[in-house]
Parts: sequence; C-alpha cells; structure tokens
Amino acid sequence: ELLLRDSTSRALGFCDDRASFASTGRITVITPEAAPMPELICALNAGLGDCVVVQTASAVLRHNDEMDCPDLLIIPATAPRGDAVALFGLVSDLRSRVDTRLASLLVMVPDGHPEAAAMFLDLGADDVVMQNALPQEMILRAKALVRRKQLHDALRRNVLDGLQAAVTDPLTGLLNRRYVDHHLARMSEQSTTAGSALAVMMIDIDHFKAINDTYGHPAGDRVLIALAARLRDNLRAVDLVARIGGEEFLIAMPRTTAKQAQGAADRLRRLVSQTPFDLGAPHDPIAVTISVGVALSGEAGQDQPDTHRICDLADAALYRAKSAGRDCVAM
Ligand code: GH3
Ligand code: MG
Ligand code: MG
Ligand code: MG
Repeated sequence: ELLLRDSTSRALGFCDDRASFASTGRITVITPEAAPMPELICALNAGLGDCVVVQTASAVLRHNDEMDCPDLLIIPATAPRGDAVALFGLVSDLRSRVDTRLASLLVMVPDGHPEAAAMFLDLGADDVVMQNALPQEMILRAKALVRRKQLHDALRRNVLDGLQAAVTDPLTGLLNRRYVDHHLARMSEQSTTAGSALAVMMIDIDHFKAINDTYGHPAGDRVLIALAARLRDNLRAVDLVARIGGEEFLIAMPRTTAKQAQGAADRLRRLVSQTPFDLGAPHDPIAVTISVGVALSGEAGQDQPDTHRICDLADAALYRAKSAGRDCVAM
C-alpha cells in the first residue's frame, strides 16, 4: 500500500509531504468491487482527506456520522453494461435520500459510453469523469466538488444560524414572541388532530421592578436568565418555552389535560418560590415569585381553536392570579 501511494503520489506530482494535504474532506466510494482501484483510493487519500470504500448505498452512513453525510460520494460506474440500470437507480436514490442528498456526487463513466455521462448528470450527479481520464483530472474534479459541498455547508449553517437568531430571545436563549406567533397555531392544530388539549401558561414575575430597584438592572437580567433555565429544565422537550416580554414568559404544553396543566403550573411556581436565585457575591440569594395564568384549548370535538383567544384567556387568568395576591396559579 505504501508503495502504491508513493508511486501514485509521484505519478500525480503530489508533494511528498502528506501534512500539506491535511485531511480536507470526507469521501466515500460506493462500489460492489472488493478492492477497487487502489491507486485511485490512495491518491484520493493523499490529496483530499479520508476516503472509505463501501459496497452499498445504505452502507454509506454506517461509515459516517449519522447527521453528517460525506462531502463527496464517488461511484465508479465502470461495471459491465448490464449494471447500468442499477447504477442509474443508485444515483437517483442517493440524490433523494435525506441522509445523502447534500453530498457532492461524482460518477466515473465507462469509456465509450458518453450517453451514460449525460444520463448520470441528468439524474443528479454533480460531475462525471471518464474512466480513462488521467488521475489528475479525477483528483481535481473531486477536489472542486469537496470544496463546493463544504461551501454549501457553511452557507447552510449561516442561514440556519440566522433563522435561529430570528426566533431566539438573546438574553435568555428561550424562543421569542415571533416564534410563538408563528408556531402556537400549529401546536394547537396538532393537538386538536390528536384529540388532546394544548395548555398555555402565561407567567409574570411578581414585583420585578422592585428586584431591579433593589439589586440593579444587571442583577435583574441574571434573574431572568436563571429563571428561564429553571423553567426550561423542568418541562418536557415538547413544551414550548418562550420569553414574550420583559419579565413575561409563555409556555405551551401539548397533550395536556386541565388537571395536568394546573399541576405543572403550580410545580413551576413552587420551583421558583422555594429556591431563591443565587447570583453569587455580593448579592444574597434573591427571592422571586411568579404568578401564572393557565388556559386550555383543542380538546376533542372543539372547533378549530383560536390561539389568540387562548392567550387572552391565559392573560386574563394571570391577571386574576395577580389580583389574588401573586405567587399563585389561576385558570
Ligand atoms: P407585577 O407583580 O404587577 O408584575 O409587578 P412588576 O414590577 O413585575 O411589573 P411592572 O410591569 O410594573 O414592571 C416590570 C419591570 O420589568 C419593569 C422593567 O424595568 C422590568 N424589565 C423589563 N424587561 C427587563 C429586562 O430585560 N431586564 C431587566 N433587568 N428588567 C426588565
Ligand atoms: Mg409584566
Ligand atoms: Mg406588571
Ligand atoms: Mg411582573
């Protein structure tokens, strides 16, 4: 193997220093052959990073991180002519599968079959290379495809980060009102379809102005952050937890009965009131209480629920909790 790599490296004019080609991409070659093109594999390893060989499409992901498909898939479509149909199927399959569709796809086309090149491109290959092309050409095409995939990844990450930022409250990391406005209706519809109810809680910190006045605004901010974490940590993953105003939070709980909602609200209320928030020196732990208003929607048989109305009902309940003396739950 060492010999092959050396000879290939020389043949391709790669520099001998492998370190200067630090692992740049993850490449998977898909071929039923047990030991395909050792020179090519070694050249790819030397020039582009880590290259693995698998026999089937479904084996691609077993060799890679589940959530993280390879940068480049190479299909040496150089098998006998009878297998062409299977290879066309493989290419379109890789293109449509969620776990491989983002990988760049390069097909090596058998000599004398230029029509196959067009077919593979039409089915979604990003590039093709003829079997008799020089290894340099193969490597350069592979390298361009790896770069392209990595650039796409970076762009996609930026877009996702941007979307994430648009629906996140920067102080607490909870979801924000914009997310609630878009998402609550969908949660409510899903609950109705499932024949269960969606519970909405409005939470408001009691006398928060006094906390700011006593400890300062930065300490108030840290209370908001700690309270947000305490709420999030004590709810299910399916529950939506959002900061919708200065010291106001909204929680939406799918598949929740009135009794469960009331229990959850009171549990959260006690979790806050029973353990003061310790911000460290110079502050003594800060005692905080919350008032909670709860409303329910979407129980079986009910018409399409109006999420604005549910929020209004939860708001009204919160108002009653405040009137009743705070540090309590109203429904
Ligand atoms: P109540 O029990 O009636 O809710 O009394 P309250 O003092 O909590 O209510 P009020 O609405 O009068 O005051 C809310 C305070 O929350 C006033 C405002 O300065 C503070 N606040 C709003 N947003 C922030 C924030 O992001 N950080 C900090 N530290 N304070 C905030
Ligand atoms: Mg308020
Ligand atoms: Mg208020
Ligand atoms: Mg308040």
